[in-house]
Amino acid sequence: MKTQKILVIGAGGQLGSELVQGLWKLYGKENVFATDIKDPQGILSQGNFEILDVLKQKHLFEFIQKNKITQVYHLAAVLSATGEKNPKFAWHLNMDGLVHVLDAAVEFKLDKVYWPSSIAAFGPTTPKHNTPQDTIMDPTTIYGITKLAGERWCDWYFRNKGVDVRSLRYPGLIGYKTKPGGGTTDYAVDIFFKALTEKKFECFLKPDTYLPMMYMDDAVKATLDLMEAPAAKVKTRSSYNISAMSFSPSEIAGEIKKHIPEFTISYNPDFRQAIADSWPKSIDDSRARQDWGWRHQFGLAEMTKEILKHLPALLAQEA
Ligand code: AKB
Repeated sequence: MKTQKILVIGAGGQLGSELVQGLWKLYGKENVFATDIKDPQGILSQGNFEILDVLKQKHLFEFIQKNKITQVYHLAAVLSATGEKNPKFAWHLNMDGLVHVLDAAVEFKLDKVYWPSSIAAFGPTTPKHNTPQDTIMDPTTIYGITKLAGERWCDWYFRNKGVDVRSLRYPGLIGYKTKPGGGTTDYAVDIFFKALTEKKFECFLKPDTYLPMMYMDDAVKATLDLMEAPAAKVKTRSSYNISAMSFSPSEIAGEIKKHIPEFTISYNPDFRQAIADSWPKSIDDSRARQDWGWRHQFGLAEMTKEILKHLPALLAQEA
């Protein structure tokens, strides 16, 4: 069997830095190349790291060729809230970056490509509860538009060019090791930091705004399970629905209060409320469960306990 050489683009982000550690365990540190447009923070500097901008196609192709890359995880993207502020750049990075990677997959006959989609690919007239795999998709954010278009590109490269590209529609991802940047679901990460440091949190969404969410360990597991599945089991080549839990700001605040009774939350909704209102409240991921055996492990209570157990030590290190 040939040695797999894995390139992770956008490795410094919230998902990337944790996914890289999962890939180290599977493939060995020496075979994983983490890249981003900024110097690595924390743990990533313990493995191979290089600066790489996916928009510089020539550099991307040279990097893949030089390092004999066989798989690419392309995670670099502008998220929903930031995308609304700079829509042209969001389109440029999210679309051209993906097409560069898919073209590289054809040029260098890569074994596999991973690209994340999102619940943002759905829109206001999508069924909100138990959103099916195949349904109306009418995203209203530029980020969501790039995710829907990206899904179609992935499917097109699979059907027309034979690229083994795989994708998941992530819900809001919640971890504590790296902070997210520019998303609408980010409140569910910030709330833990503020609960521990200030015992209070002002939320930019209304108390009853339900959104699908997932703990980072489950997101890493889902990604690696999908990428390790035999190709024949991966029947959806646009992107799979996956889900773990759904909750509202008032519910997560209530869960945190069980551990930190003095914690309080207040609400000051901004433009992100309209984005959240356009997304599903819960997701039907039965196709992923059937096709390649997806199972989540963390619900709201388990996740909250886990984060509040580990985050204080991390905050103490930073202080
Ligand atoms: C965002 O809020 O923009 C992302 C997402 C749901 O894709 N976390």
